[in-house]
Amino acid sequence: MATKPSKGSYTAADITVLEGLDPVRKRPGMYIGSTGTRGLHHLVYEVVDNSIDEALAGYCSKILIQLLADGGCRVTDNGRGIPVTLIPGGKDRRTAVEVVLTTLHAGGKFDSKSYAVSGGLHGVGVSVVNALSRRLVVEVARDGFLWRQEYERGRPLSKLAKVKPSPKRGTTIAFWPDPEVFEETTVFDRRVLSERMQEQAFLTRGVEIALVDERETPPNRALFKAAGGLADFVRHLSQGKEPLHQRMVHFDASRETSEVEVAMQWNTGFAESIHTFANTINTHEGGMHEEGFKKALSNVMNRYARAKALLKEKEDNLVGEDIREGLTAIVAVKLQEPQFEGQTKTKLGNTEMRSFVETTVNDQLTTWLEEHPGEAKRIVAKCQQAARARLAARQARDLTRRKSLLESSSLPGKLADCQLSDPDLCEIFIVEGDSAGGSAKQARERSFQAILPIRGKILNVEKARLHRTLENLEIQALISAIGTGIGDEFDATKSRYGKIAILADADVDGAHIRTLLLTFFFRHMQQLIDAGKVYVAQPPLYRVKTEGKYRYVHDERALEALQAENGHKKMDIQRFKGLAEMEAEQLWESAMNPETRVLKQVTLDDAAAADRMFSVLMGVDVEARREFIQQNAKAAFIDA
Ligand code: 0RA
Repeated sequence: MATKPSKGSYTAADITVLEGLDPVRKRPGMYIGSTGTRGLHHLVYEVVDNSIDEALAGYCSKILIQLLADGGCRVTDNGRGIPVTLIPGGKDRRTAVEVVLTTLHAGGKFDSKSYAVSGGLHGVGVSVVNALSRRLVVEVARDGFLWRQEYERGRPLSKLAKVKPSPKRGTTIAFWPDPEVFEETTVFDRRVLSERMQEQAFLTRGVEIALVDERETPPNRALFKAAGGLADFVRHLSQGKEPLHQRMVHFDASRETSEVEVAMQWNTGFAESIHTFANTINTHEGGMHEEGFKKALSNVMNRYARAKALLKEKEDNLVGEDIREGLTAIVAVKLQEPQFEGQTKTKLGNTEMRSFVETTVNDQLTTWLEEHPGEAKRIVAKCQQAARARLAARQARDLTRRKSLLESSSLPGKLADCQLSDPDLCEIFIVEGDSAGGSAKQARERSFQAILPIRGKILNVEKARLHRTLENLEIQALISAIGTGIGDEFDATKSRYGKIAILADADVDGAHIRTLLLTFFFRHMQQLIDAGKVYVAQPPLYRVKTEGKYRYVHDERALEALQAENGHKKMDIQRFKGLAEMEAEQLWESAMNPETRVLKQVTLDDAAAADRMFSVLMGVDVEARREFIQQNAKAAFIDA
């Protein structure tokens, strides 16, 4: 970023501004994670988080997000409004508005007493949004007037101005992401924002969040409001599942400066869906609150089952995974100074939260079970079924382990492994069908690429317990080829490959197989997704010949673009029917050669949304599935 003024109206104050936000423009990734679409959407979250903070503090009930026709985003709340007074100290006195928008980490919390709790995605504040926007306009209604100030790339164009008298209160921040920073794209994806806003509404009971997409005519409007708070969230996640009990377990507790709220419900399925939050931030990696919750849950259920003689004296205790089978739960805590740790800074480190959540769940869940004996009995019975299945699975696994010892090599016969052994250098392609597998084996670079052909559709793990999953031959091959083990033995560090790529046809069947495989990875090897090791390879749809040169085209949009680019020139377009009919060289060029292929990383921006997607898409409820597919007909569900 230039340190020389480009305009004459440059003052001393602006220099500190430039210097203050300079690191943000130098290394945006450090502040918002990336400058891709994820980072772009983080800008919106960062601004909305400030309004949510106002709501948490009890001063704001409505938030409006407008995606403007000119590509900007405007967030309006009816909170107290950022203070417009001058901040004492320093020779260049500035308004609080200006400090909030130009000082790193100032967020809205320069007076930490003004908030009981606070979110802020990375706690970096709106100044980061300001630094990364080519233009930003802030408007504050408070103290009887409307105030306004405009910025360019973090630099104020003038002082905060009093525009006109206004009886209202609130803050409006409109910003236009800087294409110099977000080189890939500055176009917001409404679906991504909707998921997040839906979640925020569940987590901040009563707050009304409107998302209006003005890039369409007429504008597309969505309203998120959850009067039932976390209970609504659990119902939303359980859509398509069959509840084991109608009445929701839902309680909360608070002490001095922290709060905990829990909602939970068991269903007849097998997946464990526990999602935890701290100050409305999704703590994907768990942490102290999750530990406390799981520990108390195990204690309470075992104590109850013993007290009611549902579990006999000589029987073993139920283990955590028995109890959590088919459980959908949200644990949300609010606290003053959250410490976020872990690889992706989504693990709550505050130790005091462990005992707080544990004590709360111990007390309140025990009470709930006592007050709902019918439900409690059904839940315990379900846990016991899970325990029996777990023991059966262990036996089955011991059997396969012994068998593989006898066979001396545990790698599946149809795996064509690569020659190198350093996992970071190696990749495996999971290819649908034997004939496509054959082409891929010929096409690959055998030093670092392995091929595992799988036949037909693998088992839908969403509908099966672990031991049935393990009986499936295709899944066995998958697990032993990858090398991580599964279930309580799963160890992500043992992955034999740095990249695991799913390569299926570009048609409906291929999409189904891809979804089945992704369901497996999501439910049983999620850490590989978190570690960024799972990919979807895109086979080409067309081969196009123009002026003697061949090109592979991976989607309809790209074909249209190519046609537009070529205008009247002659194009020879060949459509591929499937991987199996491609020659090895074509397959190499278009899907496997690291230089020319299209490989999309599977990421989990929003684990709760992905969880719901998989259970609805792959679960038991056909009607829910139909509805979901209709609503999301054009939506790709992986952020790639
Ligand atoms: C600092 C202090 C106060 C509120 C805010 C910042 C504030 C910031 C944002 C950002 C978006 N919306 C916002 N709303 C409020 C407390 C003000 C007071 O005590 O009156």
